[in-house]
Amino acid sequence: MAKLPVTVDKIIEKFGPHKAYPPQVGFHGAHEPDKLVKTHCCYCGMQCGIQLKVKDNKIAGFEPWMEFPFNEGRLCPKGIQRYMQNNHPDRLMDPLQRVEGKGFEPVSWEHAMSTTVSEIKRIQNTYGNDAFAMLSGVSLTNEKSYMIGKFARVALKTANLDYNGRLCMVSAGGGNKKAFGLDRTSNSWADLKHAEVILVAGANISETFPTLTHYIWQARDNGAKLIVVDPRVIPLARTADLHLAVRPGGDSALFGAMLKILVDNDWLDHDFIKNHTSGFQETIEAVKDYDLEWAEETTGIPKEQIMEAATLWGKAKTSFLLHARGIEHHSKGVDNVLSCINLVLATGRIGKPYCGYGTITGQGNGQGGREHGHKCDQLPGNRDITNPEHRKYIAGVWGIDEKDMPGKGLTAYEQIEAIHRGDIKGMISICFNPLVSLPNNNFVREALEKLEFYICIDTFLSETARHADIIMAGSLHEEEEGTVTTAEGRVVKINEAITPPGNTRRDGQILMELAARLGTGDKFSYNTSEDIFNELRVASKGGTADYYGITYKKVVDNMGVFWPCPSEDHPGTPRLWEDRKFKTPDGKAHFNPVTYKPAAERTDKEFPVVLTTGRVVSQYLSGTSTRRIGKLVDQYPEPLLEIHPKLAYQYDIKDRDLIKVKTRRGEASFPAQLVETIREDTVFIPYHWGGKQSANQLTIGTLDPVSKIPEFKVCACQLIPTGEKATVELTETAYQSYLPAENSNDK
Ligand SMILES: Nc1nc2c(c(=O)[nH]1)N[C@H]1C(S)=C(S)[C@@H](COP(=O)(O)OP(=O)(O)OC[C@H]3O[C@@H](n4cnc5c(=O)[nH]c(N)nc54)[C@H](O)[C@@H]3O)O[C@H]1N2
Ligand SMILES: Nc1nc2c(c(=O)[nH]1)N[C@H]1C(S)=C(S)[C@@H](COP(=O)(O)OP(=O)(O)OC[C@H]3O[C@@H](n4cnc5c(=O)[nH]c(N)nc54)[C@H](O)[C@@H]3O)O[C@H]1N2
Ligand code: SF4
Ligand SMILES: [Mo]
Repeated sequence: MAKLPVTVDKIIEKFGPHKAYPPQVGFHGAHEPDKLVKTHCCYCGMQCGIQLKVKDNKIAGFEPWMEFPFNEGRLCPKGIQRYMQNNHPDRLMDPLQRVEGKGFEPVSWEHAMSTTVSEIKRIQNTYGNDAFAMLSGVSLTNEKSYMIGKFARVALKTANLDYNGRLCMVSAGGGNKKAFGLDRTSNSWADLKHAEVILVAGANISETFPTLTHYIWQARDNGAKLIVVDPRVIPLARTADLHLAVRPGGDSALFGAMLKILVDNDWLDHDFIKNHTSGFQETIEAVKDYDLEWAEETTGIPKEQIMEAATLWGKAKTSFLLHARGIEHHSKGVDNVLSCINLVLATGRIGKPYCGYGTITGQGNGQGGREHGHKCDQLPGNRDITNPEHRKYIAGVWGIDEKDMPGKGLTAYEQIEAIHRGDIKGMISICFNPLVSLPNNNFVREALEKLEFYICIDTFLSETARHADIIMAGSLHEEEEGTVTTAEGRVVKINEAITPPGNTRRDGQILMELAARLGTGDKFSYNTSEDIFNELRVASKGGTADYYGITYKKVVDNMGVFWPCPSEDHPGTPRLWEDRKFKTPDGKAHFNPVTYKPAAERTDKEFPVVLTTGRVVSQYLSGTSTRRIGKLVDQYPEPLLEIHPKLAYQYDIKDRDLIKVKTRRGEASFPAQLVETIREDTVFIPYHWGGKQSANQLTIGTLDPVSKIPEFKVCACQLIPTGEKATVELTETAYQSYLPAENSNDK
C-alpha cells in the first residue's frame, strides 16, 4: 500500500493547494492525540456532545462522546467534519486594515484597537451614541452573549444592539412570551419518544437537526403517528402518516381550520381550558368561519387531509408539536406560532409526560443567546429594557446609574434601514454575516458601503467582513471556554480544546480590551469565563430565564442542567408547566385569536411562482465554515433550484439547466434540480452562499410587526431559462443527501 504523504508541503506538492481541503495534522490517524476534550459541536442547536482530538495545539480529529445523554455519540455529516475548520489556510491570523485600492493588510493589535476606539469616539461625539451600532450572533457562548449585551449598553452606550437570532427564533419567542410568558421548548426531547402523535410544521429535521430524528424514530417504533406540514416532501415526510403540502404562507389557515374541527367535535380539554387558560372564546370566534372548503382553497391542502390531521390530533392522549423556521420566517410568523399553540392549549396537552410543544431552536446557542440581553429590547434573564424595575435591577448588577442605561434600539434589518437614512454611521459586528443572511442583500451591501467606519470580528474573511475598515481575528468555538444552552433548554459546557493560534485572540479578550479603551475597564474585569457566568447568574436571578442555581460544576457533574434553575439546590426543569403556573401576569396560558392573513408578496401574472428558501444537510448558515470543508462541499457544492417536473415542463426546463430567477428585488441564476418532492407552484433555493449565488438577492425585506423577522419563506418570482447548462456536475453523494434516512447516521 502506498504510504500517505506526511507533511503539508508534500500534499500540496502532489495535489496542489485546494482551499476546500485543509491539510490537517493527524488527519490520517498517524499520530496519537495529546488529549481528548469533551465539548459540543459548534453548529446547530442540538449541541451534540463530541470529543475533540488535540495534537500540538491543533484539532486533529474527533471521537464520539457516547455518554452524553442527548446524542449518545451520534453525529451528523457536519458534526463529523466540523474539526476541519480549525487550521484552515483561510483562517484570519492577524488583525487587518482595509487599504483603499489594495485590499487588506495585516496590522498590529495596537493599531487595530486604537483606530477602532478613536473612530467610535469620533462618530459618537459627532452624531450621538446611537449612531454607532452593534450586531452580534448566537453561535457565541452564553458568557459572550451576556458580555455583548453589557458591552453595547455600558461601554458603547448605544441603544442599537441586535443579533442574528432576529432572523431565526424571534417569531417563536414572541409567540411563546404571549402565550406562556416564557420562551423555551416545554419539554426535553426525551418526552418525544412516547408521544402518540407528533406534528412537525416547517422543520426539515433530518437535514437541519439530524440527530433529533432518532427521537422521532423511537416514537415511531413505539407506534406514534407522524404528521408533517411542509411544501416539500422532506426526508422525514417520506415515512410520515400524513404529509400536508401547505402552500408557503398558509399555516395559520391550516391550524385555524384544525382548531375549528376540534371545537366542532368537542375534542377539547375543558378542565384545562377553564382552569389554566384565558382567551379561549375570542380565539374560537376568530376561526368560526374556517370551513374545510375555504381551508383547502387557502392552504392548497386537500380537505380530507386537513380533517384527518385534526382527527389524529384531536383524539390523541399524548402529543408533541414541533415547529421551526418554515412557519416562523414569515411576516405573520408570530401568528403562525400562536395558531400552533392554540391547538396545544385546546387539547391541554402540555406540561405532562409525553405532552409537549416547542420551537426547534436553530443556532448552537440560539436558546441561551436569546436570554441574556443580546436583543435590542432585552436585558439579562429575558428582562425588558423598557421596564423600570428590570432596568434598575440590571443597572445595579452592572454598577451603573439606571439613567445611563440606553433604551430600546433598532432590530437587525431596521439598523440597515437606519444606515440608509443616515441615522447610523458606524458599526461593530461579531459572529454575523448579514450580507449573506439578511434579505434583499443588494440593499444591505449599499448600507455597508455607506458606513463611515465598520469593524468586524470574525474568524474568516466573510462576505460582510470584506466591507470592513478593520477586521479583528477572533476565536473559533474550540478556542474559548463557556456554556451554551441547547434547543431543549439544557445548559452545557464548552471546553477550550486549544489556545487561539498565532496572532488571533479570544473574542472575549477583544471585547474586554475595547471596553477598557473606551474607559469602562472596571466593569469588565473578568479573569475567567466562569467569572462572567457567575455574574450572568446573578443578572438572570428572578427573571423568567433564571440561571441563578446553575454552576459550572453542576453543569459538568450532570452533563447539563435545564433552566429555569433558581437556586443551587434546585435540580433544573426538563419539563415546564407541570405546576400549571404559567409566567404570564395572570398565571394562565393565553389563547390568542389569529386571523389568517396572506403573505406580503403574492404571486401575479408577472411573478407567478412562489419562491421559498432554507437549508441543506451538509451546509451551515452563511457557509463561512462549511463551504471550506472539502467533503461537505463535495456533497453539495452550489445552490440548486428545486423545481417540480410539471412546473419545469411548462418552461421547458430540464435537469441541470441554468435558470434565471427574478424577483422585484433582484435576479440570480441557479441550476435546476427536478424533484417530485416539492409543490408544483413553488421553487426552493438553499441560502448558504454569497455573491452571485446568494438566494437573498431575491428575498423580501418585509418584517413581522411583532418579532421583526424577515419573510424568508415566501416571495413571488419569475423563472427565465437562460439556455445554458450548469457547469458543475453534482457528485453521487450530493444526490444521496436527498435520500431519506441515509443523510443521518441515526439508523
Ligand atoms: N444543515 C443545516 N442545519 C442547520 C442549519 C443549517 O444552516 N444547515 N441552520 C440551523 C439554524 S440557525 C436553523 S434556524 C435551523 C432551521 O431549521 P429548519 O427550519 O428545519 O430549516 P429551513 O430549511 O430553513 O426550513 C424548514 C422547512 O420549511 C419549509 N417551508 C418553507 N415555507 C414554508 C411554509 O410556509 N410553511 C411550512 N409549514 N413550511 C415551509 C421548507 O420547505 C423547509 O423544508 O437549522 C439549524 N440546523
Ligand atoms: N434566505 C434565507 N436567509 C436566511 C435564512 C433562510 O432560511 N433563508 N435563515 C436565517 C437564519 S435562521 C439565520 S440563524 C441566519 C444566520 O445568519 P448569520 O448569522 O449571518 O450566519 P453565520 O454563518 O452564523 O454567520 C456568522 C459569522 O460569524 C462567524 N463566526 C462563527 N462563529 C464565530 C465565533 O465563535 N466567533 C466569531 N468572532 N465569529 C464567528 C462566521 O465565520 C460567520 O462569518 O441566516 C438567516 N438568513
Ligand atoms: S446535529 Fe447539529 S450539533 Fe449535532 S453534529 Fe449535526 S450540526 Fe452538530
Ligand atoms: Mo437560524
